[in-house]
Amino acid sequence: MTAIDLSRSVLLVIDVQNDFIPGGALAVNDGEAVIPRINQVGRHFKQVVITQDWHSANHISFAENHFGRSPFDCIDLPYGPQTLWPTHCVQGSSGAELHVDLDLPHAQLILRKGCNSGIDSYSAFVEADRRTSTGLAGYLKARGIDTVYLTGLALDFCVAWSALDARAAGLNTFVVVDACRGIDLDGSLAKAVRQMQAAGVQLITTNTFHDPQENPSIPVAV
Ligand code: VGL
Ligand code: ZN
Repeated sequence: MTAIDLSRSVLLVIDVQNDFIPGGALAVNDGEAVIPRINQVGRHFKQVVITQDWHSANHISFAENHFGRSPFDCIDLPYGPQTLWPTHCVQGSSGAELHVDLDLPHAQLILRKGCNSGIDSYSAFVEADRRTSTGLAGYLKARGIDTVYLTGLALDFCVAWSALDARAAGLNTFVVVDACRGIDLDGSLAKAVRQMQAAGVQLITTNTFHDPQENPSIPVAV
C-alpha cells in the first residue's frame, strides 16, 4: 500500500452537529464518540471540508410539515421516497451548530446542504432529486483532489449517500467507519454498507492513520 498523497486528498466531515448528538432533535446513538476520532484523523490532513445539514423551518423532510404524518414515516415525493424526520438542523438554530468539541481549525470549507425547502440532501454532492449539484465535486476537482476520506454522522444516511456520490464523481473513496455512527432505521445500516461495498467505497478504520512506528504495514499520511 502506498502512502496517502495529502495534496490530492480531503477529509470530509459530515454533519457533526448538535441535533445529531445525544440530546439533539435527531440524535444518533453514541454520536459524540466520533468527535475525538475525527479530531485525531483531521491532524493528518491538509485539506478538510465540513458539512452542515441546513434546513429551513418549512423543510419538506420534516414530519411536522406533513399533516397526519409522524417522524420516520416514508412518503412518496416527485423525486422519490422520502423518510420524514423530526425537525432538525434548522438554519441558525443551536441544533444546527457544529459540535463545540470538533477541533478542525484548518478546515477550509463549511458546506451547507439541504437548504432547498422542497428537496432533501443527505449527500454533500447531489441533492435528493439526484440532479441539483451542491458544487462540491467541482470544488474538489478544481483543487486537484482525487481522493476523499469520509467521517461523521449518520453513516447510513448522509455519510453513505456522500460516499456513493463521491464514487459516482470518480473520486477514490474511503469511509473511516469507526469515525462514523449510524441511525439504523429498518436495516438501513446493513443496506448502506452493502451499497458502498458494491460501489467500490473502501471501508477503513482510524488504525490506518496510526504512527508508522506502531504498524509499518499500513498506509500512512506523508
Ligand atoms: C441526516 C437524516 C436527515 C444525516 C440528515 O446527517 O445523516 N439524516 N438529515
Ligand atoms: Zn436533514
